[in-house]
Amino acid sequence: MELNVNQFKKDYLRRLKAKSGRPLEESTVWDQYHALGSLIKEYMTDDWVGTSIAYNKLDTRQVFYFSMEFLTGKLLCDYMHAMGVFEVVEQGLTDLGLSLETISEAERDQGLGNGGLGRLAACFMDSMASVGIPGHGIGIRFNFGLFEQKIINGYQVEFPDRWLENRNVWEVKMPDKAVEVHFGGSVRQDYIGGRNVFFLENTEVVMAVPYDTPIPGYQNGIVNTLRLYSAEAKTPDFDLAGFSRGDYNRVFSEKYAVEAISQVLYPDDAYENGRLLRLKQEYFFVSAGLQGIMRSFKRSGLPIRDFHKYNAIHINDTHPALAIPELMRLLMDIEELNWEEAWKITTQTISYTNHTLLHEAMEKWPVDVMKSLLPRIFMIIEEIDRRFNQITERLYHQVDPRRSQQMAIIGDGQVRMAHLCIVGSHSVNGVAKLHSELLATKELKPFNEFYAGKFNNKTNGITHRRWLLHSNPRLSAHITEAIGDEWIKEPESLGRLMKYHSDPAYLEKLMAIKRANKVDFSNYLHKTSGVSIDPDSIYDIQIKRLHEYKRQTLNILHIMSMYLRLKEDPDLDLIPRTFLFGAKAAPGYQTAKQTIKLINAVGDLINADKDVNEKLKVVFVENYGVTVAEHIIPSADISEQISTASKEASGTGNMKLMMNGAVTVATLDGANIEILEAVGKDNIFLFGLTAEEVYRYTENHSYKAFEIYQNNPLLRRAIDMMTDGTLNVSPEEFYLIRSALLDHNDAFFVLKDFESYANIQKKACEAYRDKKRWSAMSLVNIAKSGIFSSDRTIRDYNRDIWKAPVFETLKGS
Ligand code: 26Q
Repeated sequence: MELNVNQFKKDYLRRLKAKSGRPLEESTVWDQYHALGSLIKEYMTDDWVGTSIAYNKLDTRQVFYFSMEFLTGKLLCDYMHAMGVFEVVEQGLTDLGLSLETISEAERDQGLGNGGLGRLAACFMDSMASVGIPGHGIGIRFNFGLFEQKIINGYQVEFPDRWLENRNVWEVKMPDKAVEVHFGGSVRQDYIGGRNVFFLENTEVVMAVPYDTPIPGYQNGIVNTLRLYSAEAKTPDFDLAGFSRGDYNRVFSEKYAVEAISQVLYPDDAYENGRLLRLKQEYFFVSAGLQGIMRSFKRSGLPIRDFHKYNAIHINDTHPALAIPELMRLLMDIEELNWEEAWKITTQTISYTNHTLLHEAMEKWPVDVMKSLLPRIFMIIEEIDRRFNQITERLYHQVDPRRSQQMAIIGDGQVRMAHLCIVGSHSVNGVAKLHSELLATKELKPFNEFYAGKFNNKTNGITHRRWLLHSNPRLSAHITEAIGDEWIKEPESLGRLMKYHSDPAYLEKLMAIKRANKVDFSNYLHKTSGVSIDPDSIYDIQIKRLHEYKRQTLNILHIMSMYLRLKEDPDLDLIPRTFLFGAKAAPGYQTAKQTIKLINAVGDLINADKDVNEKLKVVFVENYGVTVAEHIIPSADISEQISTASKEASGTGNMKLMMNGAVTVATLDGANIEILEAVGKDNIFLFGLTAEEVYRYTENHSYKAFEIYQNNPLLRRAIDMMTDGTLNVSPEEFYLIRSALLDHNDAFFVLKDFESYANIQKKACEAYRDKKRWSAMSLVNIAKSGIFSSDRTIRDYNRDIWKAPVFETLKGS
């Protein structure tokens, strides 16, 4: 948009006074933030309204991305960049004696997600709008996002994330678009006019009230919508009788129970066994979202039989799987289509992404729970299952009589959500090449054989606008200076940086920028936690959820072994290294919580020990999340991507770090393999078992962790350090970690990979010594990161799956 500094200052001062009732001099930072947010939102309004009018007028196919999680982080600066007003606003605020940085700190992170899957959804929102695809997000407006983490005495302690306490400037409540969602009750069946008709009776009714947030594309006039539903009791006086009897307690406890549905995000980033409230959440937003889509489709006057031609519905993992039976219900029970018609529309509308290979993380719900909470939905699932079984039985009963049972949607008293998604959609994709291949050839092999062509790969991506342009302004300017700013819209043109591969001046400046970013981060860390780190040390970074398969344990054991070596030989020639960890553990995941304590205990020991603390430092960064990541990533030298091969579906932090010039220490897992293909083996540090080897060891039970423990003295001493009193804790403190490694035969091959990890770490250190070599490696990583932009990912999804139109701009349409 066109905006000059003077106009902005005038608008802003007026807005600040109106919103806060105070003049500039007396305003608080929060007043200043709130006024700025409301003004920026207003600047966006014409394009926002214009976009939805244009989509309706153009009768275009639209994409709806259903996700339980949207981990958006802060939005203010994102919006200003997208609208092209960042510099003007920054200047205007400076003129007024204010600081954009300070103001933007007042914004709360929108932390409505656990990790990778939720952040992916947020990156996709940005890329859909920027690429020009009519695509919207549908989810839940949780009152509390992922818990806030404090480290107290080395332990993780969880606190509620009250992100809405000072209200959310970006959202717009849409009460007229509220819909009813029904739970429980019973199904009555009638035969009317020659067909079976189903009525739900005696249900519990919940109002789903949408709150819309604008999602602007990058300087293209397009503003899509993220629609999050909040649960409300039907009316405040929904039980008038009880109310007039003075039965307030009951009335309010019912209201409380209903509104619990959108209170809090479940903090597990792997499937945790069947909580009823979680299932309610899943049905709640899916039903509301579909009713909303149905309502606007019907308003368009187009025939219901064409529903799938105008609507593409994508489900982010199995969490929104009930979209399949719910769409069937709406098409049959409300729109009066027959099963075959409804099934064709449903399967052609829905597509599904799988994000995991861990068998135990596949979502399942007990039949009796599903049946009593959602009786009509369960009937439909049963019928989908019955029809599917009929086909697979006919096909396989002679060759492999068990196969039909294996593939069933309902089995062992449970509904298998992944099977429902595969059967009820037209596309099933994994999130990196290796992951998609393992899905098709191992985990979901029978389905891939049955549905040739349904399975495909869509390698994840990240929005390079947030993760490079906004969070690393120095590097962005350095890139633009060399190759122009086309990369902002066409990230693969970052490849042009390759011509600076051996340009000493360019590379030197690159290293100077890294150094400046390291100073920035050390200042940020000092300000937020009081910890000092040395910008001249290597920043070695592992930031991601805490999980055994991600192997933070491998990293910390290696650090412990370095400590032991240094204690023996203080003159060991090591480049000073700062190991940074950021990770939240699921509150009930005890092994993960012990790992946090272990990292902190090792940090306490090392950081206080004068013999080693010139060369080693270990820091656990509290409350890792989107905003913290934006501070850390530009400063990273080494990116730790060390999951057990075959376990990490893709990873996306690996892409963010690479894009900011970090060099990866990696196993051949997830998207690391594609990073290797992009940068070549000289620009990445590979180690460890391959996926195939991991499968083989697991199948033939030939791995003996204890033997490695016995035969590798250094590793053995590192493991024993957990219990021998070196750390200032009781010997039982880390028993779950120790016993997972030694008593349960190390399911994630930490011991097996230890030696090759230690070797590659040495090589990384040697490479870093050679400044020229290192800066060239860093440059290659940046230059080759364009394919990991979510713009590329979204274009792939749209080309192969959604097939929506792509708009350059909507200005003037
Ligand atoms: C399900 C049911 C009940 C409770 C919790 C859950 C649940 C919640 C979140 C299950 C899984 C998740 C999140 C999974 C996730 O983030 N997976 C990651 O997705 C990324 C994006 O594709 C990948 O890059 C990562 O490899 C994958 O681990």
